[in-house]
Amino acid sequence: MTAFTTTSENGIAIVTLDLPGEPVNKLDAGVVDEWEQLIERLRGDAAVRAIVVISGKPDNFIAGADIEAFTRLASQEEAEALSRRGQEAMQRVEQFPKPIVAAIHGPCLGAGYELALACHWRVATDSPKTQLGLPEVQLGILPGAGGCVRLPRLIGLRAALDIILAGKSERAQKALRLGMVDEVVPKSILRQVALAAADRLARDGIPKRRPPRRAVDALIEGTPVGRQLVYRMARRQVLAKTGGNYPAPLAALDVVRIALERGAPEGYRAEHERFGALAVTPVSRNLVQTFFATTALKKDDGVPAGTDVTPHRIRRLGVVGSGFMGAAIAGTAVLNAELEARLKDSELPRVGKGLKAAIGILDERLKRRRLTRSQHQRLAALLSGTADYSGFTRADLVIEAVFEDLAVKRRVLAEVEAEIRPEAIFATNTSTIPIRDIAAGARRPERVIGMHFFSPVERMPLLEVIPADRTDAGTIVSAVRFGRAMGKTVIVVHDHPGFWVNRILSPYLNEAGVLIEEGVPVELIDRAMTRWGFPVGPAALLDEIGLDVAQKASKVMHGAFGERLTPSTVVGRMLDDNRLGRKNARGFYVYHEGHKTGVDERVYRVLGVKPLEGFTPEAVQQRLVYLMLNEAALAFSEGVVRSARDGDIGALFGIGFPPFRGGPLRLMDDLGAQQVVETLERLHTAHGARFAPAPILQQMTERGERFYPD
Ligand code: T1G
Repeated sequence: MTAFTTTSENGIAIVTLDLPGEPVNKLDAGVVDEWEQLIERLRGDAAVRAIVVISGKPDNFIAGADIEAFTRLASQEEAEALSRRGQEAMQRVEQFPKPIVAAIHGPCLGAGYELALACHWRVATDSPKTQLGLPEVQLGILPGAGGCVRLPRLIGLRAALDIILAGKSERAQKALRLGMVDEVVPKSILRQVALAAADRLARDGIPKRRPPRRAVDALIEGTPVGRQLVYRMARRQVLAKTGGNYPAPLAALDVVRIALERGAPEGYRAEHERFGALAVTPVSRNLVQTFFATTALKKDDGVPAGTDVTPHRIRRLGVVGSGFMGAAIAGTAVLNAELEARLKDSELPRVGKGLKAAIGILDERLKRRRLTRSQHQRLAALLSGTADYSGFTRADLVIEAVFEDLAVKRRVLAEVEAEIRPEAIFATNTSTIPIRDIAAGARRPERVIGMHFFSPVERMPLLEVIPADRTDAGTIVSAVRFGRAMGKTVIVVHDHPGFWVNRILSPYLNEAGVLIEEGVPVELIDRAMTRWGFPVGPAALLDEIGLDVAQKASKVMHGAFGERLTPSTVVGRMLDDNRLGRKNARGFYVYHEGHKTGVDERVYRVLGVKPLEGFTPEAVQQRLVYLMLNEAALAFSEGVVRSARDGDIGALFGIGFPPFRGGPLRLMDDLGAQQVVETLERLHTAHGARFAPAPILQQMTERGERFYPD
């Protein structure tokens, strides 16, 4: 296996990395060995004055260390050795007697960027495909090949912490501003500019650098007291964001501090020791599994492999219903899929409001420099609106996001079918109504499918695609691929009430209502669940979703699943008091100018309950979590999701189930079916039949089975 090829020009050795048979370059032990042998050869070659490292892949520099290798790590010591090996290799690059220039196009991440950091000059392309960063903490580890030591020295402490602690990557222009790279050029001249830089460095020597930082930064970061302040604030921010559930960013902060305060050798020791300790944790294992699940879903068309399908390419989108969801679907589609989107509603003023909201999504990206002005103008021109179906004959896909009512949705389907071409697809964004019920009267039921987006559409990464019983494979694949083009992670779920995400969420939200009825204070419930790892608690989530929407969904679920999913009385009473949640600034919380402040104490009077003492966060967590786990097991046994992978990704990306726990199905495997059953039986005795363990869990206990068989 030869990953590297070398050519030479004017005494500059051009080393090209192109891992055979791999879509991306990644660094594993074999590649590092080959690299080391190669530069040792070039060290002794008198004709070689400098080296340029460049990728042979069309759109990828180096995606980092081989993450698959982590799944084979058997011990902390083995992981530590992996990091030490990486550090030593980068040391040899940094101390190489001839200049080494990194010519970067495409993702340059993790060990890939750590290699660039060890090089003496970095040239990157201005392509949107080029991103530079250290995403390791997103895998539950830290940069283990010198990144924690070299990046702060290159760009300054706070700028480096901003990247390392969040696992960020930056586009080339921002990376240049930060000092992460030295030059940014069009792809067409990357090689040329890198060669010129290598020649210049070989001739004039490697320039001394100082982090490009403002005077105030230099002042703060230039003094031990100032740096201590930075470390303390960074620690507070990490804890506020992670709730202490993610050890990697705190460990990385420690390593950066040790490297700056005690010197590089101590920094490297701390780096490989902490890397070793983190790489074998369940948190890292779960985050690495999530990485592989999402990359696998990027290629999964939602139908069995080998299915003969003719996908329908979506070039023009129609959206019926220009409310909150419809407008966001149109705006997100234009932004990410860059196609024409036509918004329809019954009256022009509503259409206008929807178009304004859709363009608002583009405005927000312009404001954050994620779009140039010309890109913004070009994309905004793709949006149009109408109060009739004019222009819909050209649509390849029409998504309806109208009122959550079966009759209304059936009427819209009939109207749209009368307009669109036979091969065009009709998708419904219903969140609970079975697709087969909506498709019942369809002329072309094989072209009807559910596409369930989550609010806010432009930010929530998940899309549930729900085929009905007569939807054909071509329609499924088209919807899945379109969802991916919109930047979504797509799972295909079966047409059961509530689909997957709302199915496992309903009992969790119901039980939160029951706890409030029992006198458990709202803030105790929400704090218990954010401490457990959810981004927001159930009461705050109900306010976000909208209590009217939640009530509709809970009625459908109660209708479908009976007593077990009996909704609490809380949501109904809130609605009686005209409390819809954030949308009318009246919910469980007080909203001031759109900002959520504390719990609205008046809700207890509205609900006729007196908040009581004596409840523990653990008791709250157990009741809410185990109801969700049990429902996940039930829905899994009914085949609602195609695999445990899809179920867990759905929970993580749909409702923010804590990624460090891996997802409800992975968590039950970690707890063991027996322990889950025993806990549910205890809760059943204490709180009622809704906690009766799912039969599949009993069976798994008897047979020692897991949701992830491997
Ligand atoms: N290791 C192993 N496989 C990888 C990989 C990696 N680093 N990166 C990508 N792949 C595989 C992926 O599984 C998929 O495989 C294929 O490549 C295409 O990926 C010491 C220890 C680079 C932005 O976290 O973010 O360095 O499914 O579909 O959408 O400090 O992949 O085809 O078999 O995602 O164009 C840090 C991870 C590692 C970056 C490309 N690096 N990768 O996205 O393609 S830790 C990362 C990505 C580290 C050091 C530490 C993305 C990408 P398959 P894809 P894409």
